Amino acid sequence: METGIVTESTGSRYIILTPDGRRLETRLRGRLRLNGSRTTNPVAVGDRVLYEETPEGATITAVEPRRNYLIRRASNLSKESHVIASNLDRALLVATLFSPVTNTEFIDRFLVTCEAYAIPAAIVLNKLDLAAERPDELDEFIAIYETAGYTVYPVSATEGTGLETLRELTAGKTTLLTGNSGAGKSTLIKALVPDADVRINRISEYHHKGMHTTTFARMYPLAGGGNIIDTPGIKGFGLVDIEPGEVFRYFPEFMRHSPDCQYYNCTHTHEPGCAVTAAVERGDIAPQRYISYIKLLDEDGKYRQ
Ligand SMILES: Nc1nc2c(ncn2[C@@H]2O[C@H](COP(=O)(O)OP(=O)(O)OP(=O)(O)O)[C@@H](O)[C@H]2O)c(=O)[nH]1
Ligand SMILES: [Mg+2]
Ligand SMILES: [Zn+2]
Repeated sequence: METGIVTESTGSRYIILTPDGRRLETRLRGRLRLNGSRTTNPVAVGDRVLYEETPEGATITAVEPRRNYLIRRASNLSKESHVIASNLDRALLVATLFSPVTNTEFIDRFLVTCEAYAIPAAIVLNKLDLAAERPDELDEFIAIYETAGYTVYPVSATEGTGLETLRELTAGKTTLLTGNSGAGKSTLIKALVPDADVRINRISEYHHKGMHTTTFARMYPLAGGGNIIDTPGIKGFGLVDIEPGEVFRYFPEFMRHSPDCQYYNCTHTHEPGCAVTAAVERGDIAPQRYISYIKLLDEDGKYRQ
């Protein structure tokens, strides 16, 4: 039996990269499909899998333990979750200020999940060419996330601005791109891996939204080593298995202030002597981040009922 790496998954078929460099189409052994988990996909892009080739075709027989993975709820109210990809060195959220607007709550849910699942995260702010007309919004966006402790990489995939930094960041590593439909994930990959056969559509003029051009996750090898993973655009980022009392631990800037809260079990909502709300009032924590925190606490309560 040999070990391959899953580079594409369509839900029923998986393309794996074999040790001798072939792209092999495989299916799942039935037992693996029913392993009792509440994930919609037992096998994800990035997984190292054992496979068997027979005259009837190739099958995946086992998935090796994952070094890490990124997961979200499959849809808003779903109890099922979806493993976006596994064995990652970094996850990048591709965000845009306009066309489409990426809302900060979405970004914060992504960041919380990355913290909870111990995946280094950063933000790629794409379509800088469009943002140049509104420098104040650009500066505000960067300030919110840099104050929180994250790096923001402003780029324009179509103009080529800022791509050298992204090349350095991704070289030799396995990097996941996620974000709303139309944010430019596939365009960025095409710019970084020119010979990749990536599908990109013009953004809808009418909706200023993407059209879900990418329908399956796919991993592309980088010329100098490393891989980059394109994923389908998503609308929301539902949290999986995060306790309400833990949520603040996944806001790094809250963790810097919370040791000074008067109560050791402070929830940073209504307590007197809360160092987190004091930091929000002083402007040391961005109000948008605090609002996301409160919404996450609320939503989590609903999810539990
Ligand atoms: N102005 C501008 N347009 C861009 C930029 N990057 C991408 N676009 C356009 O945005 C549209 C959507 O790009 P895609 O790369 O398909 O977006 P995506 O994030 O892969 O979308 P899904 O596959 O649906 O998730 C296309 O029309 C791109 O040409 C940019 O830096 N500036
Ligand atoms: Mg795409
Ligand atoms: Zn507090």
